[in-house]
Amino acid sequence: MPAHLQVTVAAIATPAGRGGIGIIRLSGAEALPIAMQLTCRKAAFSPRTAYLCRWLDADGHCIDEGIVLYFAAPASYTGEDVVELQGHGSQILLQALLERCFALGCVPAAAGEFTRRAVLHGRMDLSQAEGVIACIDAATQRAAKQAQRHLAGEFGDVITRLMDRLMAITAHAEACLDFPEEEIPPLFLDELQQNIHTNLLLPLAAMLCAADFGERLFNGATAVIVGAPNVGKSSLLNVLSGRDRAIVNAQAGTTRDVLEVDFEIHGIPVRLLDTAGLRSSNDAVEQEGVSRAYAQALLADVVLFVADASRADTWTLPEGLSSADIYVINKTDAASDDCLYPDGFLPISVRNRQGIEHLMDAIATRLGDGVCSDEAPLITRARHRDAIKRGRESLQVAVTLLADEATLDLATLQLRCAHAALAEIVGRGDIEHILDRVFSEFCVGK
Ligand SMILES: Nc1nc2c(ncn2[C@@H]2O[C@H](COP(=O)(O)OP(=O)(O)OP(=O)(O)O)[C@@H](O)[C@H]2O)c(=O)[nH]1
Ligand SMILES: [Mg+2]
Repeated sequence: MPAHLQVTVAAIATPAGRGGIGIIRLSGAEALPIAMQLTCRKAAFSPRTAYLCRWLDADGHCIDEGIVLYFAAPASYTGEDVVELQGHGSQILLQALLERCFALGCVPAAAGEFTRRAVLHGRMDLSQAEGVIACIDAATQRAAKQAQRHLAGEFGDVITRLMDRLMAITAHAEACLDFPEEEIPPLFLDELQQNIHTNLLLPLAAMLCAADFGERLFNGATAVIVGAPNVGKSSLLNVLSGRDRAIVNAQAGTTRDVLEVDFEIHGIPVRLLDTAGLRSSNDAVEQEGVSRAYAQALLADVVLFVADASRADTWTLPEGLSSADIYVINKTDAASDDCLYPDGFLPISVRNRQGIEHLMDAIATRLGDGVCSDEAPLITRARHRDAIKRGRESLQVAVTLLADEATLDLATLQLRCAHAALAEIVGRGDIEHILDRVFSEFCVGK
């Protein structure tokens, strides 16, 4: 067993601040004896039974009282003996109790240490561990549902199935290596190529296709509103976000700074940015605002170009903006009935709340909503995407090499590389180098 797993770790598992309950978690071989010393108890706690106890300091004075819960290895979160001390949610009391645990032999748990131990003891695979952090960090219900799929092992299962198929194909190819060239059945290599294409490359391509959406569900996306002055950009920011965040005024050039507001569209966390109206100006402050607007348009995931239906001079993109993702024409209520908007503009009226739902749909679609079913476990992290891309590249090279019997041995090496890349996702094989990266995102106590 690695040296760091031999120590018993402890940490406060509940967030900092006041709360009804505060929990300290212990994991390791000494968790049970330490809990018994802490409570001056002679008999061991029975697993999975709640005990109301007083926790005592070295002089026998009460630190706090609460529930002791013992989970015996291997049927615990970490796969080791785990004790939870559920006391009052006071940082002073929890800190005193934690110090007492350290005095009795525990060491401080690193960020994500409990989940890391769970992976090392085979209680969950690495993609499930990432599901834990995704559940904690999910900013919307939809993200939380996807995180639960990962936690339940659905994403890991998809990857494992692909790895099993790949293993079978590799075994076939390797079996052929021992045959003289003339004995390889005529269509054998064609069939292998077809098999890789249908059973591996196509599903991997579909997963990569939905990766942008999956990652945005967790990391959020940015949408910026740009357009000429006075077209209703700030009004649109307010109506989309449902907050009276930006100043709206009939005067052109009202907004100077970039304003940000966080909200969600169809369960995708979105940061919406309002910007200064795009025009040339002698006013240095306004000009700075315009420069910032252009800069944001380069960075955003979605650029909304807003025009005014009653003013044709606002309908064309200014020189500094080469394109936009969604073209919106506002104030349709103020335009004459025979007004012909340019093609491709989405008509809205912020004043009459018309077209707003359509615009929301258009933003969500632009962010990848609808590319795949919500029932499928998605790629949600750059780490997954990177491993799948590497796996796919190796498979593509393998398919090319399989065109010729002379390069069959090189093709099998590529198949092995693809397998190793997919194995990184679930954390099989040599994973020590991946663990630090994955668990650095965790909080202490999880
Ligand atoms: N008739 C009509 N007026 C609107 C609509 N949306 C906004 N306005 C009005 O248009 C004016 C400008 O609105 P803002 O939201 O401040 O426009 P803006 O594009 O942010 O303007 P700047 O910050 O100056 O660039 C205000 O008087 C709004 O009430 C609409 O749908 N119909
Ligand atoms: Mg404005």
